[in-house]
Parts: sequence; C-alpha cells; structure tokens
Amino acid sequence: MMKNSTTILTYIKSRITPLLVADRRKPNLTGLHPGRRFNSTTAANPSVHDQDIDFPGGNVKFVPHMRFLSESTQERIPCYRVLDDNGDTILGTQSVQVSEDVAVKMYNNMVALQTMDTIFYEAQRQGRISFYVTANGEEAINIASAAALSMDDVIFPQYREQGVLLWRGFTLQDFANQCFSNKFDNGKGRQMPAHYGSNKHNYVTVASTIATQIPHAVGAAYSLKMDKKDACAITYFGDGGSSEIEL
Ligand SMILES: Cc1ncc(C[n+]2csc(CCOP(=O)(O)OP(=O)(O)O)c2C)c(N)n1
Repeated sequence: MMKNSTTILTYIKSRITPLLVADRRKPNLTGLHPGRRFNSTTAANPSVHDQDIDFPGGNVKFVPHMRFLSESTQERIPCYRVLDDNGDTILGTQSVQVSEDVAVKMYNNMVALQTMDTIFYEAQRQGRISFYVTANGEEAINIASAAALSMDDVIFPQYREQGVLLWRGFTLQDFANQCFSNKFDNGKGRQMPAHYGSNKHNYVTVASTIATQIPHAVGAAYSLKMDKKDACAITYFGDGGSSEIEL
C-alpha cells in the first residue's frame, strides 16, 4: 500500500529501472505496460491510406512540410507528419539527427513519463490524490519538443506537458510534492494536483482554464522579441482549446 509521496516515489523508481533494462533486451515486455509502448506507434486503423487519417468529421491529409496558416479556406487543415506508421522518415520531411546519447536520454524520459503517469493516475483512482492528468500517447511530443528547446525558452503548458518539465530537470520528488501538496511543493499547496509550475525551469504554472495560456505565450513572445532576446515562447493546447475564444 502506498501512503505518501515518498513511498510513491520509491515505487516509481523501482518500476522504471526494470522497464528500461527490459526495453534494451527485447520489445515484448511483461510489466507495467506489456507491449504498449511499441503498439502505440502504429496507427489505430491500419487500413487507412498512408496519405490521410480517419478523423472525426472526415479524413485529414498528411503533409510532409510544415507551413504556418494565418487562415485557411480548406475544409480540413492538413496534418504535418515526419514519420510513417513504421517509424521511418517520410521523404521530403525535414529531420534532425540526434546523437545516441540524446536519443537514449529522450527514450528514458519517455519511459519515465509514462511510468510516473500510470502510478499517479492509479494513486488518483485510489483516492490518494484528488486529481491527475496523464500525457498518455503524447510522450514523444512532450520530450521531443522539450529537447529541441533551450532553457531560456519559456513554456506555457496546458496540462499534459509534464514531460517537458521532466526533461528540464523537475524531479520525480518535485512532481510527487506537487501532487500531494506537501510542504516541499513549489506552489505551497495552492494549486490543484498536476498544476505544476517552476521559475527555475522556466515553466509557467498550469492553469485549469483551457486556452488561456495561448495569449500569455503570445505576449511573452512579443516581449522577448522587443527585448531582442535569443529565446522563444512555446505553448501547447488540445483541439478542445480551439473552441475557446482566447484562441
Ligand atoms: C475555459 C474552460 N472551459 C472549459 C473547461 C472544461 N474543460 C476541461 S478539459 C476540457 C477539454 C479540453 O480538450 P483538449 O484541449 O482537446 O485537451 P485534452 O484534455 O483532450 O488533451 C474542457 C472543455 C475548462 N477547463 N476551461
């Protein structure tokens, strides 16, 4: 039985190490997520043609180039994609080769993120903490985007970007302190669980209100530009955020 943040933390650590060892050995895992990390990279519907994806309301085209659209007359905004369903780079896309050390660090962080999420989610379902949101299925976008940034870049998260904070050095203990609102919590227990924030990690505190982080990020970006700083602001939001007026 897990009672507090310290025992949960020990539990998370004890689960991550065997998973990483097992991953290096063979892809067929028995453990916390048997095989899921590998299956999750396959498209949900393998019958869908490579060039589009079945999305609620109609098919969305995949495109190999990223473009900013100020407005679109197209009925459906295309989806930028770099890797195909087999994990191979799609012809014509731009990709950056990372060193093996960085690739392993990224993978370790993705596994740690998924393991931490599972355990905190279960702790929430057991009533040990009042609230939790996972980044399930968003591990790569968390870690890859974090790895592409520098520490001077300011993060304006929604609530599924704990991997970015993990990458920046927020420890498992820091996450546990916040979720349990103990006396070591950065936010002094004034926020809901999973509403992390850290000046040290240039990570603006999560707000429950959907999409309010978007204008904040735009303001911060403008300020960085006016100050001629070599940094950017990055924000994250889900498709649900696009129906809010702030966007
Ligand atoms: C301003 C505001 N309106 C409504 C809500 C209630 N709400 C919480 S999560 C959510 C859905 C958000 O969907 P999405 O942005 O796609 O993110 P997801 O959780 O699906 O990753 C809504 C509407 C809210 N938190 N804030």
